[in-house]
Amino acid sequence: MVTTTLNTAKSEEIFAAAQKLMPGGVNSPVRAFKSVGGQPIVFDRVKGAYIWDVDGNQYIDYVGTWGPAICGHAHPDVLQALKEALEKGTSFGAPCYLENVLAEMVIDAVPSVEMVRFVNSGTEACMAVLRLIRAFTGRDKIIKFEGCYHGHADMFLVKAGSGVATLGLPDSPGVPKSTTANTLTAPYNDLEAVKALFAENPDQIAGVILEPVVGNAGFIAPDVGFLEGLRVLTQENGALLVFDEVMTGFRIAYGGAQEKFGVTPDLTTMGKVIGGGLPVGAYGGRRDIMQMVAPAGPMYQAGTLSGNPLAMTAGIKTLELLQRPGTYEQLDRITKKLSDGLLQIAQETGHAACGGQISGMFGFFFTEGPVHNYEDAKKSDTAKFGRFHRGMLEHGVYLAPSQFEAGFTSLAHTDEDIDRTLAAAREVMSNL
Ligand code: KE4
Repeated sequence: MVTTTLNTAKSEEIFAAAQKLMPGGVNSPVRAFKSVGGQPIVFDRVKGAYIWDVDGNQYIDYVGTWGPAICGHAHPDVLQALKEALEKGTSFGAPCYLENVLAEMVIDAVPSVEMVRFVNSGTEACMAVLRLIRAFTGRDKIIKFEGCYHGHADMFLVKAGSGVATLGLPDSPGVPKSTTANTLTAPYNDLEAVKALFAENPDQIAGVILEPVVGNAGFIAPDVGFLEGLRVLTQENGALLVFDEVMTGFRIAYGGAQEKFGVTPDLTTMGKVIGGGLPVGAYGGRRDIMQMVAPAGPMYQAGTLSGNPLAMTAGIKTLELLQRPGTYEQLDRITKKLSDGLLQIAQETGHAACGGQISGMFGFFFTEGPVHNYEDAKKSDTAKFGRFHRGMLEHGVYLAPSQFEAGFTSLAHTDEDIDRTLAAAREVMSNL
């Protein structure tokens, strides 16, 4: 049991009760701190770069509700826009103008997106895009990469990342073998492995789906040429290329990783940031493909709360804030300062570590590295990461409670927050 000097009495009480009400006491596994150990923190409120738990402890937050809080939690402009939208009701279940507005913003921003469909989560977006590529190509097989996570739909729970990696559940029970029989996997950054899969499955692969920058096996950047290579391989084999930008969308750049790296997929999934903290997912891409989606075409997909006015409002306001000049330069500067600082401190305190950042997304591993794929990531010292996580909590810094997650900064994080974080890291790493 990890000891703590933190007063977490109320968190313990509430979490104990939660465990009787909800499996593991949570509504998403990673929140249960299983891989880092110690008492999960029950939040009370968030603002800007900070969170407060039910015991009144304040933390600098580098999870940002897993990405949506890129402008800082509870941004006043977003809250004001939501207050005004609330006056008109919470859900219509019918077309509303706000859907046009957010759709136009997404289409204008993301190079691959000519047409978009909103859903309620990244999982839904990835499920739908999978059905769409199969419908469009008439093929059943897909390629995903070890350690990448595309939500919890059955066909993706094969060597997945995020909570699946954290809980060591490469293949979840309840997923029929028949469902994953068509899911082929390859190591991330391994073009030869992908080429071989295409050769072994001629004319059978509907598409390749990946995180263009991995955030669910820890932070893993694409090797030079990897994304470009996938673009060529999919075109050569009549398969579609899908970027799962649920995490990277509007974070790596306003136009996502596809803008940053100059590689345009056929389809893109999105979520998190485009909902500004309310439940939203989306998939979009080439018009000729999207026209297959009902009711324009035969591929069925639907959702009661899809495009609801509150989520659209939060997304619109968030993207408006992100369009301000200097946004991504600021995110990159502040996150580079954090990432470089953490790695330097690890070196100075004698811990093997590697990692990096791109814009407002970062990660590090307690291993010599380099980390090019999930196998490399699994060599890292996850027990040490758990002790580091707890130590940082005690110093008022909340990091993602798993080695196999990425970290997120926001426009609300200041230089002073980074300096405080690095001072805490030096203290903790000196005593790890
Ligand atoms: P959601 O269904 O959780 O909205 O999105 C699934 C998803 C799809 N694709 C990517 C690249 C993702 O990162 C995610 C969700 N990310 C995790 C964090 N690693 C959500 C946190 C959680 O599961 O509690």
